[in-house]
Amino acid sequence: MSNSIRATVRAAFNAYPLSCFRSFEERLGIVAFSFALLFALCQSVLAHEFKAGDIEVVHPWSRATPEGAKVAAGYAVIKNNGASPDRLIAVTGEIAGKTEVHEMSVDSAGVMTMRPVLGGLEIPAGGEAELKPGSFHIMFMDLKQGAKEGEEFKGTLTFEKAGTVEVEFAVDAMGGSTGHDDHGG
Ligand SMILES: [Cu+2]
Repeated sequence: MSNSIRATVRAAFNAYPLSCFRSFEERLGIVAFSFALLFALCQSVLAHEFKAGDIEVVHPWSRATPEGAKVAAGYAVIKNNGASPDRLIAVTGEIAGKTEVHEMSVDSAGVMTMRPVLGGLEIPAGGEAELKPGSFHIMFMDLKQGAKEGEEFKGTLTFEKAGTVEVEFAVDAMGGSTGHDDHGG
């Protein structure tokens, strides 16, 4: 390689790749920052959580109710960080006169039915129980007021061992739930 070619290559290497790297790093930084911001927003708006002892209630939510509705459902993921199982034995919601924990199932005729979970819902040690549409859920009954989209209402979840956790149910759009179901948080 002649000296002039070598000099040209070195000059190009010195000038070009370095600036290229710098802008790439800058771009990466901006992308990372955007993701962090998005994550932070997402965490604060959607994935609110409440704790008592070893129990964590992650993102309790409900759906907006149609005018005059007498019932509403509530959902959440309940985590048990302890070494022994616990049980969800009672729930309250400020919009409801009466609240139960229900289990939804399909009978032999293919009819969907729901019934109260007797003796409380078990939250396995080091595990979780998911209250979600089509499965276990909280049933708010004798509604004193409807659940309005974008608002929150207070409630409590009482566990056999961890005691009572005060929570706020975030109200989603009527019939809409996606975006929460797969949120995981
Ligand atoms: Cu129900």
